Amino acid sequence: MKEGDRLLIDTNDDGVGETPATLFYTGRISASSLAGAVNAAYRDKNFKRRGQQKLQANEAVFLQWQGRTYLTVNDPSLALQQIAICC
Ligand SMILES: [Ca+2]
Ligand SMILES: [Ca+2]
Repeated sequence: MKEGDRLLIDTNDDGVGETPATLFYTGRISASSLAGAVNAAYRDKNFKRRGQQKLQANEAVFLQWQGRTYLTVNDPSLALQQIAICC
């Protein structure tokens, strides 16, 4: 992606975009795979707060893994359905 590009988040596949209720940033995640990094972000969406804050439905989180930034959105109807996009 480059500056000015747009991203349509269409979690129910009807052609109309949905806006996540809240966007978080987890910071840099150490994991052996992107799936592991995304799972870690879902377990703890907020690195500034102690303990683990699970990503809820209709929330999104930016994470960094192996030098790249990803955005993942939790589906509003199916918990833990994941979309990851390299930015
Ligand atoms: Ca939609
Ligand atoms: Ca936390």
